[in-house]
Amino acid sequence: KRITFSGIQPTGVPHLGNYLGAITNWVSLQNNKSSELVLYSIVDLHALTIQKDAKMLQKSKIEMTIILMACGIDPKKCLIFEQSKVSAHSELSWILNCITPIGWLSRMTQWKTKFQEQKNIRSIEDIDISIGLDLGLFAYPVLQAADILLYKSTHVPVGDDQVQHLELTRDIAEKFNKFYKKNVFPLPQTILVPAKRILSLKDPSKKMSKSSPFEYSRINLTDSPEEISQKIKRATTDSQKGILYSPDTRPGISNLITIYSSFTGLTIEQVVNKYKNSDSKTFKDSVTEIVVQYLQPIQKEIERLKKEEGYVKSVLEDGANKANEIAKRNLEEVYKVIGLRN
Ligand code: AQP
Repeated sequence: KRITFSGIQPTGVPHLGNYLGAITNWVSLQNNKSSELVLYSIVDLHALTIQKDAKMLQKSKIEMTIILMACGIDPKKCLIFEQSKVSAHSELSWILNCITPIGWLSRMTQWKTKFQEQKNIRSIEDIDISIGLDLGLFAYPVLQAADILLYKSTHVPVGDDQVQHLELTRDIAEKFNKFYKKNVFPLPQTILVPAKRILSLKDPSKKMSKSSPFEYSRINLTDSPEEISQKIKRATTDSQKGILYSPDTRPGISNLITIYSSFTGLTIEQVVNKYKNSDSKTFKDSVTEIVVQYLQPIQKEIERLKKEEGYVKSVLEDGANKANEIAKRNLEEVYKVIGLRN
């Protein structure tokens, strides 16, 4: 039985990283005939670790659903729902908290990067958790494990930044199964796409991120052609001649090559061959052209769906009802296994 689960936080407008690293994969997986169940969640409980503005959260949720649907997520093929509408996520998370050693969580790198950004800390080595690390930000990988395991998911499409959390999920599942001597949870597989990680346009040592305070570091799926052009023009590259793919020595230009290759379907080699003698300005103009062209139909569909808010809300409601049915059943099994509610 193949069950696919993934989530995205309503912390702002999705960017090219979310799109190329996760959403494109979501679209192709919903069409996979061998998948019995496909669930995509707007993980609003996770968003609370970063975004605490109630109005913004409310707005982002609908916006995110509209954008996902405009990108090709089809409610006839999968369930789209808000995480907080299925309370079993929080309940299972608590149960898993009780078997997750703090040491496992301290090894995770995502909360460190996010905390570092929140507090403007220069280097990860300088992190001091006593200066206001919220428990939620530290423990969110356990909630993520609960999201996945709640549906007994077998396949999880995510970007490269989440690979470590998927390993943790498998460790937690294995520990639970062993401790309670019952194979309740399958060990879920990570599904990555070739464009695993899209980097920040401003600082290519970091990933492109919704919550970065620097608007110029990312291209949002709703950006106008002018905004896209300005952002790509200002993207950090180096002063070396020619276009060459070398993520370690030329991360900025290599990131643009990855973006160009992903949107055209050309391989990295084909892109490099095409532009090897060009200067970075010419190449940046071509990247802009491709991105603008690619996003145009998606943006048109976003505009159309914005006028159908009632329908979008009904999609979320239907998704939550169906997700709740499955979640309640599986959670009941977990409660029985651990000796509660018997
Ligand atoms: N830069 C990226 N390249 C490739 N994949 C990415 N993902 C995120 N950034 C990149 C993938 O997008 C999915 C949804 O991400 P998320 O909303 O759950 O949160 P995130 O991973 O923390 O992404 P952001 O954009 O950085 O959000 P904020 O800033 O709100 O935390 C995931 O599958 C992720 O791997």
